[in-house]
Amino acid sequence: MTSTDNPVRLHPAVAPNQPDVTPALEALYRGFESELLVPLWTEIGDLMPAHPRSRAVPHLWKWSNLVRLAEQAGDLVPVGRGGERRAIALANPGLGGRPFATPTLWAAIQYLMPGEDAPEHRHTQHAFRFVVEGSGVWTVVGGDAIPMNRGDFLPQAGWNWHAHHNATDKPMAWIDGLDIPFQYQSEVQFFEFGRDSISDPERITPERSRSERLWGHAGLRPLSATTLTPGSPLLSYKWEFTDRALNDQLAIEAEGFGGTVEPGHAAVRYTNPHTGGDVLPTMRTEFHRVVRGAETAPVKQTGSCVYQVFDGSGTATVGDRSWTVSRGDLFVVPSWQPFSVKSQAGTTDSDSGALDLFCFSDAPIFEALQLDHMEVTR
Ligand code: GTQ
Ligand code: FE2
Repeated sequence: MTSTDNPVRLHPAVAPNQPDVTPALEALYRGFESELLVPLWTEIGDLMPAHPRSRAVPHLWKWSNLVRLAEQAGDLVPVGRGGERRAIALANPGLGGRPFATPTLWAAIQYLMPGEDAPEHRHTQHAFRFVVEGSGVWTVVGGDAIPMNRGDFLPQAGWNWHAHHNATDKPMAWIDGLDIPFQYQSEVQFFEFGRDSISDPERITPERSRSERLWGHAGLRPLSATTLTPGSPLLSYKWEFTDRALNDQLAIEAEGFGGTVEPGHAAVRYTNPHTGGDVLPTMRTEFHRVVRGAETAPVKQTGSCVYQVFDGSGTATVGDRSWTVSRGDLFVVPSWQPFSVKSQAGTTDSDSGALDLFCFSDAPIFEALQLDHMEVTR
């Protein structure tokens, strides 16, 4: 083998004080290679940068395109055992075509036709559903049927049996968030098939799930609950409560008593009513409302997140990218890239006048490992 077949990789720009390339040095590098060894000094700039340099890039997916393709999949691709779900994932252009929105997070549009069932299964991956439009699907988690309506957030911690069924005569789309990429890269995931279809007593369509009746009363913990399970025992956070919490924050701000995170910016985090912590072990979920004309301070954080516009329109800026965004659009914020939004009227606007944003991140992972860092760049 000659040295042109096997060019010596030296990075003088990131590794100063390198010796001259001599036949002896080239032989040393070939020795490393044949013993599957790599020296630190040629890699250090890539392995240990001064700050996070994400391979994931800022990217925007328009909701109209996602829905159009999901509808086509509804006509062409059945849902059933094996493929499990008619879910179509965002693939970050920086992550080699893999179905990863970020290095840790999966984000997908899922679509269920009238009368269809998605079969039961369970996996260690933590998951949630968020509904930007439509209704008519019930997700059945551990035998508890939970309705899905616009603005509802439904967490589902890993290893719970779950299936979905569309009980109406209309198709429905929603988004799924999971920690699939994190568990895949870390090689820690398990999966099991359940029953092929939902039993009839479960194919019910209650307005409120058992979990909501037990856990959905703010500040009141049922004393029957003695064991702490992974993830939130509350399986739906209904839109009515989220909306009211945000409106109340803005009203308190208008009365001169604070209440918001910054002027014109109300925000809530979905929390586990049993612990007060995040709803899922690996994912944090929040809802932000930015009033028309207001702008958020640019923030950089370690870890990545995905946003979905729930209502309103405006401009989202992530690193060196900036987009006009409106209802349903999804975009990613890679690690340590500054993020801000400005709430503005769109061209075809008939909304409440605020920019409403749902978001999820991998923050609990990095908080647990004390790798969470944040900088407000204004
Ligand atoms: O609905 O159970 O988007 O297992 C990816 C994996 C949805 C689900 C996804 C899943 C599901
Ligand atoms: Fe699943």
